[in-house]
Amino acid sequence: MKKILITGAFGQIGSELKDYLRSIYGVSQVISSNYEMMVDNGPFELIDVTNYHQIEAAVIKHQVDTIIHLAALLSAVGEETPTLAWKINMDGLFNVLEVARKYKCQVFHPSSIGAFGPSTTKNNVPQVTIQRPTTIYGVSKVSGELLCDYYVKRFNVDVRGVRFPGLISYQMLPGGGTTDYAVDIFYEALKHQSYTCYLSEDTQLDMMYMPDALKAIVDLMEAPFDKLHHHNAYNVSAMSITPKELAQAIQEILPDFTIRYDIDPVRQSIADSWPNSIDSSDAKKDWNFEPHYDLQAMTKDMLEKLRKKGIQ
Ligand code: AKB
Repeated sequence: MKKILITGAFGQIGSELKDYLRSIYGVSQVISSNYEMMVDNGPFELIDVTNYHQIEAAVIKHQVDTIIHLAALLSAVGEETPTLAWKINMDGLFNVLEVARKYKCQVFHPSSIGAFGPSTTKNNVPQVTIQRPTTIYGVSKVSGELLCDYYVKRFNVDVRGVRFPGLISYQMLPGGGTTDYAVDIFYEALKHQSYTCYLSEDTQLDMMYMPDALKAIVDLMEAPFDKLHHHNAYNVSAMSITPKELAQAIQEILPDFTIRYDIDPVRQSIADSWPNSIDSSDAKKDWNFEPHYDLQAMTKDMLEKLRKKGIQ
């Protein structure tokens, strides 16, 4: 990666990834972009990913050779606006891949545990398996995985990606996902010593702490092409946890913290359609994926970092 364009650079992943990449490759080498004007500490372009010409203009202007395509609608908000979710998630990806084909860029595109559905096995889901998701987000993620594979095979575009689990981070709140509770809970624990969770106490889902997710993106993008057996959509996870287990980990540090449950049927049914846990062994074999944060280490770090940010 030399000259990197990030779409959706001000979302939960992008906000941290742009600074992480700038610390590795240099500030001027990483161009952030967003559909609305933003103030940034490096080069910035106004890009609506549904507009091919805006992506192409930025790639030409900055001589971009890598596109990290993060602009997307997440699972819960996708169910509120399926047409918009399809347009942003699919038209956006198609435009990015077309620009990448024309200008020979490497591409990173995240898929998700949302690309699995109720007919996928529940535990330790293998890399290659049944994928029949029941959300528009999941349908767009599976279609995206296939489209990326098509561009690798048909046009030799170097497209890479992972299936991210729920991501937990302290810098930026996630927006509109089913796994958002795992971030919200920390803010409420510090501010009010209690949290009302919209998923049931035993809803088991994969999660990962943001520093591990950022490192995974760079490690995958820097891996030798011929070592990759899948290219895009590698399963990656660091922990498989329930709200009850996360609450218990917080209680070990904040003993007065309490959790109650008020189930949101939409997000609960999305979560119930996803696996309990996925198997990351292909990512480990092919590009040495190795997360550092387990539940306890992540919980400790989250609470420390949020306190430093003045959340209390
Ligand atoms: C969501 O909940 O929609 C995302 C995801 C798991 O892809 N965090």
